[in-house]
Parts: sequence; C-alpha cells; structure tokens
Amino acid sequence: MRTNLMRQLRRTVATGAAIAALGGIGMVGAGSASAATHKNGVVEVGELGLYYLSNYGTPVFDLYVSNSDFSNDYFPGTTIRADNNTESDWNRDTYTWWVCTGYSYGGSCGYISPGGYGNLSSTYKNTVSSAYFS
Ligand SMILES: [Ca+2]
Ligand SMILES: [Ca+2]
Repeated sequence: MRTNLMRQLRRTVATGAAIAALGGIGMVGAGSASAATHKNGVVEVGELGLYYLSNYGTPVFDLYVSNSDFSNDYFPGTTIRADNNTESDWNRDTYTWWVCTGYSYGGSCGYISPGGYGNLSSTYKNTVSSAYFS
C-alpha cells in the first residue's frame, strides 16, 4: 500500500504538470492552482466519493487520501456523520479504493476499481467506517 506521503508527492507533481499544460493555452486562472481538494464535498479527479444516499444522492464525503476512522468525519458542509452512513460510491481515481466496515481497515472490505461507481451492496450500505487506496 502506498503511503499518504507518497500520495502528496504525486499530487504535487500532477499539479505542476497541469499548470504547465494550461499555461500553453492561456487558461491559468485563480482556481487552476488547486488540484483535488480533500473533503470539500466535490468528487474531483483523484478522489473517492462516498455518497449519503443511493444513486449518488448528496451530500458526498470525498477522500483523496486514506482515512482509517470515519468517526470524526462529517459530510463536508453538514453536521451529518460520515461513519456508517454512506450508500453509493464513485471512484474517480486511478488507484483502486477499498472500503471497510470496521475502523483501521478491519471488518469486511470491498474494492472499487478505478472509475467504478454504483450503489453499495447490502454488506457495505450504511456500514463503511474506513477507506484506503492501493
Ligand atoms: Ca474534493
Ligand atoms: Ca477520520
């Protein structure tokens, strides 16, 4: 499993490349310097989105790095807890993400392939408490 530090380095490299590419066509704007922003309620490239409701019903808990414990997390901009409270997913990353029913990647774990999305199966619906990419 890759570490979150490696992940941060990867993000830095990717951001630089994106800025260079945009610079060539004159589209560098105020927003272009920020890549995927962890836990801002928007599922961006490089993130896993876990939705409060089935069929991608918002709010959505968006993760860019692994999170071993959802118990201190809320859906961004809300007071709704993310722990044991998600029903559908979208993996907008190039890595495989695993969701687990226990903290620290314990319990049952199931994977979501890069680009994968769907409603969580009965095992994972409203039971996910941690998630990691690998
Ligand atoms: Ca985001
Ligand atoms: Ca957490």
